[in-house]
Amino acid sequence: MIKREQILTQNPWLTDVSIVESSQSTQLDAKDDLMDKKLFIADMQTAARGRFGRHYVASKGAGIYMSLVLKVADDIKDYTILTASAVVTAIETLTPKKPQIKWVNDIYLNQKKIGGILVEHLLSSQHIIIGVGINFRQFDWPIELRDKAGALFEAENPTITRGALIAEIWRQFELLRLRQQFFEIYKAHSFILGQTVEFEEQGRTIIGTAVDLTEDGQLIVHTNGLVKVLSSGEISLKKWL
Ligand code: BT5
Repeated sequence: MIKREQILTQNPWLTDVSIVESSQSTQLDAKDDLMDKKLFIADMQTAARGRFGRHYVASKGAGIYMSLVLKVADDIKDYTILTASAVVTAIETLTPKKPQIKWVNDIYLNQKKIGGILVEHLLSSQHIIIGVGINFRQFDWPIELRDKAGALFEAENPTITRGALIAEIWRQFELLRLRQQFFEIYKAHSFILGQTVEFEEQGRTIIGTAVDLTEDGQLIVHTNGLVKVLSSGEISLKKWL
């Protein structure tokens, strides 16, 4: 089981940690509470979501499913960039693995998606909810995800606990937030820069080369002699190679 004390001891900046066996979605648990800097964790979720309302598979005991409430009081431009940087830094601190980031919110390892981040802004307040899902150990994926999804520990027994990784992710999150030095980490782990990408814009498929990122998380793509600035809130990449 994930230990609450371990997470709080390493993260004195958190106000509380709630751990439950099952939740519809920790995003909803966080939204119902809204205590600043409180972390919600569940061992499984029955209605987990990704971006654009997409379904996220969150099976019992196989992953890390958590959401943080944050009252935004700093000038960080993009919390997805910060959180993704904290996740890859935490994995690299605790294991020899080399995770990567697929713009804008996906965590990859060995060409498979092992996690995702969902940042939601509440219109009615200054709060944001930062959701993180990580496939920790191997799992029997639904057929449509078999080629795409992987886990941090695929064929081997985990060398760390989920609790240790959770504690390290939020420790890194707070360090990077205070230092505001995470953009370089994000860029260094971003594997689509320099690659050909395919996306859809107003029903048309467009192909171009991803050349750079802006600090607020937009992707700069060159296509047919044009420079396009893609906003992650509107566009998902369909393909990259
Ligand atoms: C994400 O969305 O990847 C963000 C996922 C955030 C999940 C966390 S868990 C805690 C908190 N509570 C929630 O309800 N959500 C957050 P997106 O980039 O939209 O990716 C969704 C797509 O990834 C799906 O359409 C599938 O193709 C694929 N997918 C679904 N489950 C997956 C999994 N467990 N591992 C890898 N890929 C998955």
